Amino acid sequence: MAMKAIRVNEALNDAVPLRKPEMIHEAMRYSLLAGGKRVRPILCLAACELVGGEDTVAVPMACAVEMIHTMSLIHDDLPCMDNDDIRRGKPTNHKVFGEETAVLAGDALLSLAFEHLAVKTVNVSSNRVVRAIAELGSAVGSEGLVAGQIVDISSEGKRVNLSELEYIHVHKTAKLLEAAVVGGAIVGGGGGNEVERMRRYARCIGLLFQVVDDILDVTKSSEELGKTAGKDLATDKATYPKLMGLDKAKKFAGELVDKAMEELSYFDVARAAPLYHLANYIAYRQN
Ligand code: GRG
Repeated sequence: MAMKAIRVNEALNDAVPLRKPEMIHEAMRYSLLAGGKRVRPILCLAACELVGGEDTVAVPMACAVEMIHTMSLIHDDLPCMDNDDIRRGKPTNHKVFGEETAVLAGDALLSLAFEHLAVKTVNVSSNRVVRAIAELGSAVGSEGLVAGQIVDISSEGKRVNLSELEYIHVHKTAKLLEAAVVGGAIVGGGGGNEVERMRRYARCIGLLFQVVDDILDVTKSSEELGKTAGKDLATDKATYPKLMGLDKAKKFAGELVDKAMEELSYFDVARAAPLYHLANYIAYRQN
């Protein structure tokens, strides 16, 4: 994972050189190279290898996914959205560059993601590149991330039930993880069944990612505060532990890991090992 993250960081650095107009490229680089776990690009490279591809062919896809993830964070932090001051341990993009530049840096990263995937993917048939582009487009648009965000925003202050919460998480978080994994498998040369198994794996770990996030919110803040109830229980924000209780949320997380592993059991054990570990990493991560 660490080696893959380094390769992705190098490729992202090369993909957005500091050129004119410097202000916009500086703002793009500021958020893109600000750290982050790089879970999505690592998954993309691992999915490519699982189906027998060289992971180099999936590097542009992995970078494209991370560019979109980063732009969604920049826009999510804006005053008109979540109004956050800190992201990845640093002041948010709009705090450093101003709102206008932050909006444009996000727009530019979104556009560059598709250009980069189309132009930089080599040794892959154009049909597969087009399929990967379509996966990414559908994950991002009005039935993907944007759908999750609009439903999240419009449910603010309202009581959210479990199926609404799942809709928000599937769209805000799982869709892009799915595009990363499925895109990696497509450019890696995966067959139809392999790609669809990878899609089911990704849907499980995408939702798992968010359930674990919600659990960490409770357990970490309980530890920090030395209290039994964490911060999310004290706010209006709907979370899995709040809607189903902490124990059931943990059980649900366990079921999602099991389902994800079941999809992997179809593949060669050695090749599937990184994706087993990534599912475990997502399930047992501490941040
Ligand atoms: C995509 C066109 C377009 C617009 C953006 C603002 C918005 C629409 C969507 C918000 C999406 C959002 C912020 C989802 C949360 C996703 C999430 C789980 C973020 C945290 O991911 P980590 O933990 O973060 O992988 P790092 O920093 O490690 O990369």
